[in-house]
Amino acid sequence: MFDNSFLDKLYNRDKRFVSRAISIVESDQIKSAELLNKIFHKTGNAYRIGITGPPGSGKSTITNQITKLITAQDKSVGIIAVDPTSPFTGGALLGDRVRMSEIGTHPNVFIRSMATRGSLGGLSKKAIDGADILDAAGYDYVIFETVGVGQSELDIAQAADTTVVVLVPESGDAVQAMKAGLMEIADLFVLNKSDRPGSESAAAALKTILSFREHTAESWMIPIVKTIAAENKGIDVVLKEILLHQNFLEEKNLLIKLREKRSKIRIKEIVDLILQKELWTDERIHNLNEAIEDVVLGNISPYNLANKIVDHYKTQFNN
Ligand SMILES: Nc1nc2c(ncn2[C@@H]2O[C@H](COP(=O)(O)OP(=O)(O)O)[C@@H](O)[C@H]2O)c(=O)[nH]1
Ligand SMILES: [Mg+2]
Repeated sequence: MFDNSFLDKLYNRDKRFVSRAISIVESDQIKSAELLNKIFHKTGNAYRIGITGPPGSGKSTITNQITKLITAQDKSVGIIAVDPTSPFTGGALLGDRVRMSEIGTHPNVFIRSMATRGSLGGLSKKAIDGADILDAAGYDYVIFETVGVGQSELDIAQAADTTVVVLVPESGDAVQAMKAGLMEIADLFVLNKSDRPGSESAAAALKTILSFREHTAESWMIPIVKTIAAENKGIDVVLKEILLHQNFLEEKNLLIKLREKRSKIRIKEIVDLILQKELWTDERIHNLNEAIEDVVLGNISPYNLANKIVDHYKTQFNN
């Protein structure tokens, strides 16, 4: 199905084929597995950056500027934007959209947006599969832009080697971030919109929260970078800190460990998916529908019925 000319074009970063390949992982489970199997040996070279935070905090603006800095060094960037309000998906102001299309037409930049609508559970899988496509295509950096709300978004953020959490000075933002689970996943905090009042106290509050974390001499000290993304201020520092974190992970041999941990989670998810698909055949769904009345009437417990269904599945292999 995927002949050498398709793969060659993908590996040469032909945007049409990159786009086609990502559409396949988004829409077709069987073809997707086949494609991912074929390209897998080409993955593992891209460095993955997650940029997450509340809507409107400046993630797209920062992604845009980091991408410009990276391409200025002759490196390539593939972006996966999972954000319903993102300019990538056309949901934002015209000015933002113009800025984004500016980087999108750069030969070394590829942008793909993924919608949050539809099956949320599958979204992180698709984003991660999409990152593998970009990785195999030879993009030096893959950036995930995701809104920092919901488990699916956290999952995507965690699929990055370096996760950047973007906050703004508005009061309580740091506390909100803590509640949303963003504190645990941040390798680097960006306090954007530092042109607004309250940025000093927000930075101080963040520092206080971070000081409660356990750390040893060996652990990464999470930096807080103040930026004014709209004026391109501080973005060079953000990129510098990302690269320092990358160095840290590589020197301490942690990158491989991080990727092992992620691979394990991913494989378990794939196994779960395969088993679910095998188990819930039309026949067993029918059996469930037939027996459900008995459960409600109290003739059989949910556990008993569940076991019966699983036993039925097991006999498939014993015969
Ligand atoms: N005042 C101010 N506005 C900013 C700054 N950075 C971004 N913005 C604006 O904030 C809005 C949301 O930015 P965007 O990057 O789309 O945020 P996202 O939803 O997190 O991707 C846009 O209108 C930006 O121009 C900043 O540092 N200061
Ligand atoms: Mg955005």
